[in-house]
Order: sequence, then structure tokens, then C-alpha cells
Amino acid sequence: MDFYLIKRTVKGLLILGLLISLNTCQESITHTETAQFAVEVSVYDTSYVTKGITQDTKVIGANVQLFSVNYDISYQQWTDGRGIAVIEGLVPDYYNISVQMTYPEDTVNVYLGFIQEISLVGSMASQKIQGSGDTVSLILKPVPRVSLILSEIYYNGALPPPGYYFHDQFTEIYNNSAAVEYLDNYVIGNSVYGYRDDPEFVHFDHLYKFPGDGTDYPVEPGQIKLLAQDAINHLENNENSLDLSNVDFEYYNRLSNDVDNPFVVNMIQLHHEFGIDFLYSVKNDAIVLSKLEPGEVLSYDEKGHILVPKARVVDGVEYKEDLTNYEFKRLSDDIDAGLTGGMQMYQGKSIARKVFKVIDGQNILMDNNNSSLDFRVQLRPTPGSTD
Ligand SMILES: [Ca+2]
Ligand SMILES: [Ca+2]
Ligand SMILES: [Ca+2]
Ligand SMILES: [Ca+2]
Repeated sequence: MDFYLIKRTVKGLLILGLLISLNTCQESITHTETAQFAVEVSVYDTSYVTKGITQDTKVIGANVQLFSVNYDISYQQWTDGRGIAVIEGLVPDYYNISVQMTYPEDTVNVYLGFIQEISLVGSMASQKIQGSGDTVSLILKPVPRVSLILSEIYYNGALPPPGYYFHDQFTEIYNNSAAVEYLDNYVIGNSVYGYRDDPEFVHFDHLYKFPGDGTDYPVEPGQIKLLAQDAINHLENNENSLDLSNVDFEYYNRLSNDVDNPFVVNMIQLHHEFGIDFLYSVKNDAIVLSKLEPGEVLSYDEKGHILVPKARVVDGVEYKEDLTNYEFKRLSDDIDAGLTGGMQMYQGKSIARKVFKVIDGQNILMDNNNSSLDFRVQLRPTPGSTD
């Protein structure tokens, strides 16, 4: 079976080239393993889905991706009839592994009796793979379909001049479903580091709520709502920035001298621990969208961070400057099993979801709860568009 190398960046090639030449030079001195090897990744699904379709737990045709932690190389392969992906050309390293499987609507309908596409995902972080004797097994879990998702986040800050301009951050919220959904009762915040293993709650140091009494702020299928840190024309402050004066919502911190565009609806402040505004980190952060019950009262942890029950989380995205740094992730795998970003601050870039497919003219965006798979970096932000 063919082996696919999907993304071998120039940097990866250079490093690999360097490694090979170093190893060649040092052959007479050291005896480090220079040979590349293959590893077998076995993929299982113990849920009703695969058992119902194939009468077995092994998953055939799953997409397996390995990301080398130290060498910036990624590999891709599909599982064969045994539910095993044989991935060749590895070098000893730690690997982040992501697996994704989609059963199309018609398959689900034939075998399970309802019309719905089902996606299964699984992941492992920093798995040590040293040689062909190592084996890897992964169990997949179905991804629940949600309607509203974070489709683009521009957190990175504008290119100079002037330097260090970060007031132009924005967030896109997209209706990825075929039904109207209302932003009323939704909250958005940034998750604090250190609580990834809390099974019950996500801990936030900032949390803001969309206004409305239940049906005041509809989002049509395929429609985007834009939320700015400040809804002004930032081009007046930085020539490489954006005009965000016509967005739908803005963060407004009533405790500071934050700007307030009277024509743009303010988000309601539920919790604000520090800063003049709700500023996303320009390097590392985790943004989470949740839907509260009407009138729901939230509690706090012992450090004063506000708590949202994990059962209310609708979508979450974690980004880091260093994409190999899984060890210090904030979000648990069920919210975001991956990491996106990987860029230096103040580059004027954004992260945006990839288009999975188009149905009746509507972009359906990728949401496997794994931002390593679902997101791409955009050289220029595209507020208001998912293309
Ligand atoms: Ca603001
Ligand atoms: Ca306003
Ligand atoms: Ca998601
Ligand atoms: Ca966009």
C-alpha cells in the first residue's frame, strides 16, 4: 500500500536532510539508528456505530495522521481491511496522532436506519515511537454534531506599524447546521490553564454572554455573526489592520475606559479577572463557546475562576505558538483533541476552519473536535466569509 507524506515543510526537509547528513558523518563514531521504519496503528470503535455497520470493532478506511514532535514532518495513511494503518518512513521521535473516520449518510441509513452522517475521532499526544516493534492502538469516539461553531479567530495582532496592535481581534460564529439557532443564552470565554482533567467544569478567567431573551439574535443556516474586541475602524490606528466598525457584537468592559460603539451591541460581562478589555492572548489561549440553560446561575472555583459545566460546551479551540506543546494544553480531548496556531505574534494572521463540503450552496465546516485537523492558518483574516 502506498505511503503518503502530506506535509513535508521546507523546514522539515531541511532538518531531516541535516539529520541524515549528520548521521552519515557520524557513522564511524556513533551507532545511532539511521534507518527509517514502519509502524502499525490499529484503530477500533467500540461504540454502536462501527459494530452496527461492519459487525466488528476494527475500523476500515480511517484516516490516520502522525505529526512528529521534533522534526516538523507529518504522515498520513488509511487503515486497511484489518483496521490497521501501516505508516512507513518514520524516525524515532514523539508523535501526536489524530485519527478520523466518517460514515456517510447513506451508509448510516442502510445499516443503522437513520439519516445522518457520523464522524468518529481519536487522538494521542506525544506518543513515543522508537522502532518498528512499537505498536499503537486507538479507540475512536463519535463526534456530536452542533449548530453554532467558532469558524475563525483572529487573535494574532496586526503587523506593524505601529507595533503591538492587538485591539482588532475578532471571532466568527457560524451556523454549521440547516436550522436557525439563537445566540441568546450562549456565552464565550477563555479557559484557564490547569483544569484539563476536571471532568465536570471548564474554568474561565473571562466570560461574556450574548444578550437576548431566547429568540432575539437568530443565526440563519450558513450565516456568520462577528464579535470584535472593539467595533471600530482599526485602519485608523494601524494601516495593516481591519475595519470592524460594522460587526454584530463587541466585548465591552464596563469596569474600564473600554471603547463603546453605540451602534454595535455589547456583550454582557459575566466575569472579567484582569485587563482593560477581553483580550485573547496573541500567543496561547483556548476559546470556548457554550450554551447555558435559560436563567442558569454559574458558580466559581476556589481561585475565583467562573465555572461552566462541560455539558454546556458547544465548541472550543485551543491555539499555541508551539504546536508540539501538548503537555500544557488547557482543553480536554473531548472539546479539542488538537492544537492550532503555530505562529509568532503580530503577523496579522488568523485561524479558520477548513470547508468539509458544500451542501445546497452552504459551506459545511470541519468539526472533529480536533483543531489540528479542522483548522488552517490564513495569511489574512476573512471576517464575514468562510471560504
Ligand atoms: Ca472592547
Ligand atoms: Ca457598543
Ligand atoms: Ca467542535
Ligand atoms: Ca472568515
